Amino acid sequence: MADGKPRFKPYTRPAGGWGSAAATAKVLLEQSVITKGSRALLAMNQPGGFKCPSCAFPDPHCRKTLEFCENGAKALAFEATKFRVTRDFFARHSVSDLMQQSDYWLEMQGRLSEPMRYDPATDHYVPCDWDTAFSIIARHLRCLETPNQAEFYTSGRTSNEAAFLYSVFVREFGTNNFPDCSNMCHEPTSRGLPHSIGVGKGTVVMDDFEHAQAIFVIGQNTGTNSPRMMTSLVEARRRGVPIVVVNPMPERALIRFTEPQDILQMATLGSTPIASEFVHIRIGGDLALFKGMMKVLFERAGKGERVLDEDFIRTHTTGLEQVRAEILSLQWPDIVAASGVSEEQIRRVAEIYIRSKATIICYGMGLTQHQEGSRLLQQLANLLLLRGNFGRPGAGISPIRGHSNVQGDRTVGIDEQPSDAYLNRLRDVFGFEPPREHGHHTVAALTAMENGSARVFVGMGGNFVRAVPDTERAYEAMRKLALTVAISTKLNRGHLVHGQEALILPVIARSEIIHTKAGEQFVTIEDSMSNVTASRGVLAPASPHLLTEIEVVCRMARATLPDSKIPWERYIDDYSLIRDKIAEVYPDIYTGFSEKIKNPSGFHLDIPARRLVWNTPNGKANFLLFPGLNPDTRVFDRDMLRLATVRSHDQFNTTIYSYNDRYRGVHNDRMVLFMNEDDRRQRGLDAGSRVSLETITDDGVLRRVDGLTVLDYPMPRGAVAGYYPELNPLLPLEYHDEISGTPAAKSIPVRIVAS
Ligand SMILES: Nc1nc2c(c(=O)[nH]1)N[C@H]1C(S)=C(S)[C@@H](COP(=O)(O)OP(=O)(O)OC[C@H]3O[C@@H](n4cnc5c(=O)[nH]c(N)nc54)[C@H](O)[C@@H]3O)O[C@H]1N2
Ligand SMILES: Nc1nc2c(c(=O)[nH]1)N[C@H]1C(S)=C(S)[C@@H](COP(=O)(O)OP(=O)(O)OC[C@H]3O[C@@H](n4cnc5c(=O)[nH]c(N)nc54)[C@H](O)[C@@H]3O)O[C@H]1N2
Ligand SMILES: [Mo]
Repeated sequence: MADGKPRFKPYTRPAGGWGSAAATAKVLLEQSVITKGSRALLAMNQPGGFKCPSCAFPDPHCRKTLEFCENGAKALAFEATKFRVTRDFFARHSVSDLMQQSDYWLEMQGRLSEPMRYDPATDHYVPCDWDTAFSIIARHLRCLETPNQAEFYTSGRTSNEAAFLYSVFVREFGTNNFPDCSNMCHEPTSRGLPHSIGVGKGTVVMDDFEHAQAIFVIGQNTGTNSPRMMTSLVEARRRGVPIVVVNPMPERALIRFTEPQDILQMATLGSTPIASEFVHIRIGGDLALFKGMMKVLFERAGKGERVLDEDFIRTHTTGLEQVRAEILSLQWPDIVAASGVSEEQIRRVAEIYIRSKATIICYGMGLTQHQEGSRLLQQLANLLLLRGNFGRPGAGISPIRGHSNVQGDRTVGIDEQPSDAYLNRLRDVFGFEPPREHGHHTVAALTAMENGSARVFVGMGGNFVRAVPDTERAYEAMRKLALTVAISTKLNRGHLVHGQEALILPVIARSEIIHTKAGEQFVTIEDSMSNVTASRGVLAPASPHLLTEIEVVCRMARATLPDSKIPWERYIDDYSLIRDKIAEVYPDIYTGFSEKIKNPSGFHLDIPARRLVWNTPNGKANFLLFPGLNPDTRVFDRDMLRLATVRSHDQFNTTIYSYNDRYRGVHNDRMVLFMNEDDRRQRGLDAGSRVSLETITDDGVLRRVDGLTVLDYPMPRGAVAGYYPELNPLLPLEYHDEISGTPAAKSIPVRIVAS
C-alpha cells in the first residue's frame, strides 16, 4: 500500500519545470542508480546510445546533449534498479503469498535474475536451467492437437530483430495467433486508417511540427505519456501556432508547461501556455465534435466560401457526397448534446482549422479505446481530407503510439491477420509454408483461453492478465492453461496468475549491453513517426544469467522445431543477419537495412500517403461513412456515467512507480474517482466519500470495484475517470471495437452504488 495518508490538492503550477527535475532525482535515488543512472541518461536517445524504453515519440532532432524527460528517466531508473529478484526471494515467498502483494510492491522488488519454473508441490518458483526451460516449452508445443492451441503475445518493448524472429518462429510452428499489446492500444489506427488513406500509420514526421499552422492534440495526456512531444508543442506555441486540446480532463501540461530544456525558463520560473483552445469534450463526444466541424465546413462551402480543398478532393478522393449528406442532415442541438461542446466553440475551432493551411492532428487512447474506435478515426481522416491535409509539409495525421517499439513489432510481422503477399514472401525467403488462416488478437486469445481451446501462452514481454479487460475472467482463463511462459525483465502479476506449468524467463533490457560471440550487437526500433534507429545498451546486464530476447526466441525455435532449416543458431550471435532477412521479407521499406542503419539518426520507412499514393483497393483516399453521433454502444440507464480508465503520472502501463499523480493533485492513493461536482451532489454524495462502481451490461455478470474515493474534479457532466489497471475488472471483454478488437477502456458505462 501507499506509505502515506491520501492527500488531494489541486495542482495549479505549470507542469514540467523544477518539479520534474526534482522527481527525476528522487527516482534515481530511490532505485539507487544515481551515478549509473545519470551515465545511462546521458546515453539515452543519443546517437550510439540506446532508445528510451518509455514512449514511442521520436527524439526531437537528436540535438540536445541531455534529452531531459522525467518519465523516460523513471522508466530507465526502474530498469537499471539495483534491486534483484533472486532464487532466495522465490524461496522466501510462495506464489500465493506474492499474490497478496500490490502491483507496486511486485515492481519494487527489482530485476528478475535467473530462469524459474513453477513447482506445484510447494507453490514456489524454483530455479530451472535454460535448457530445461526450452525443453518444457518444446514438449508442450509439440503435443498440441493443432498449433492454433498456442497464443504468442508480444508487448511493444521488444526490438525489431527479436519480434521478427519471433514471428517467423511462430509461423513456422504453424499459427497466426499473435495477440499484441497494440490490440489494446493503437489497433484502430492500424485497422481503421488503411480503408481511409491506405496506411495504418501516421503520416507526420518531426519536421512537420515546424511547418504546421495548427495542431490538434486529442485524447492524449502528452506531459505524462509522451513528454518529449512537449518540446514540439512549446516551440509551436512560441511561433504563435494555435494548439487545440480536446480532452475531458484538463491535463496540466497541456494548459501550461515549463520546458526543462529551457535554461532561461527554468531560471526565471517562466512557462508557456500550451492550449490556445481547450475543448472540454464529453467522453466519446469527439465524433460529434468532428462532425460539427465538418458541418461548419460544408455549410460555409455551400455559401460559396473556399473552405474545402476542391482540387485535392477531386484528384485524390472518393465518397465525399455521401458524407456531406449525412453530416448536413445532423442537427446542431444533437451535436452539442453529444459532444458537450457549445455550437459557438465548435465554430471557433472550425475557424482555426479553416485558417490553417497545414494542420496536424495528434491523438492517443482517448480516441482509440472506444467501441467504434476504428470508425471514429476514419471520421478524423475525413476531416483532414476535406482540406487536403496530406502530402504537404506541416500536415497530417499523427497517432501517438504507446510502447517504444509497438509500431516496429507490427511492421516486422506481429500481425494476426497477415496479408497473402507477405506470407508468400515469408515462404520464399525462409522456405516453409506459413499458415494462411488468420489468428487471434488479444480479445480472441482470451476467449480461446477461457473456453479451453488455447493450451499454451507465451508472453514476449508485457503483463497480459493485468492489461486485458475483465480481470477476474482473465485470471480464470490463464489458470486453465497447461503452460504459461513469461519472457520478462520485472516481476509482475502475470507470473503469479499462471498455468499448470509456468516459466519465468528473464532477459536483457534495452539499456543493457548485448555482447555475443560475434561481438557487441545493437538492435533497432521504429518510433511513432516511422523512423528506424539503432539502440545500443550501455549498462552491464542485471545478472549474468540473463539471455537476450533474440536468444530466447532462437533456442525456443530450435527446441520446438528440431528439423527447421532456418539457421537459428547464427542469429543468436549476429544481428546483422537478422536485418538482412528483414530486408528480404520487406523489400519495399527495408531494402539496404544494414547500410541505412549506419546513419546515426536512422532512416524513415516510406509512408505512401505522404507521397499522395493511396494503397486502397480503389487507389484513392476514401471519405467513409459512419452515421450517428456516438462511438459507443448505447446502454440505457438513468444513472449511467461514462468511465475512462487512464494512466497516472507515476506508472508505466501495469507497472506502478508510486501512488502519486502530481499534476492531477493526487497523492498516496490510486483508488480514486474523478467526478464532476454537480454529478456528485445529484447523487447525494459528499466529496471524499467512498463508493463502489458497477458496470452496466446486459450479460447478467456483476462487475464491481469497491473502495473508490470521490474527488471533485473538472470533468464534464456524465464523465468519470479512474486508474488503469485497478479498474479493469469493470471493463467487459465484449465491449470492444469490432473492426480492431480494441477494448473500450475509455468509455465503460458504470453506475455508482453505495460502498
Ligand atoms: N510515463 C508513461 N508513458 C507512457 C505510458 C505510461 O503508462 N506511462 N504508456 C505508453 C502507452 S502503451 C501508451 S498507449 C501511451 C498512452 O498515452 P495516452 O494516450 O496519453 O493514455 P491515457 O493516460 O490512457 O489517456 C489519454 C487521455 O485520454 C483522455 N480521454 C479519455 N476519454 C476520452 C474521450 O472520450 N475523448 C477524448 N478526446 N479524450 C479522452 C484522458 O483524459 C487522457 O488525458 O503512452 C505511452 N507512454
Ligand atoms: N483499462 C485499461 N486497460 C488497458 C489500457 C488502458 O488505458 N485502460 N491500455 C492498454 C494499452 S495502450 C497497452 S499498450 C497495454 C499494455 O500491456 P502490456 O504491454 O502487456 O503491459 P506492460 O505493463 O507495459 O508490461 C510490463 C511488463 O513488461 C516486461 N518488460 C519490460 N521491459 C521489457 C523488455 O525489454 N523485454 C521483455 N521481454 N519484457 C519487458 C516487464 O516484466 C513488465 O512487468 O495495456 C492495455 N490495457
Ligand atoms: Mo499502449
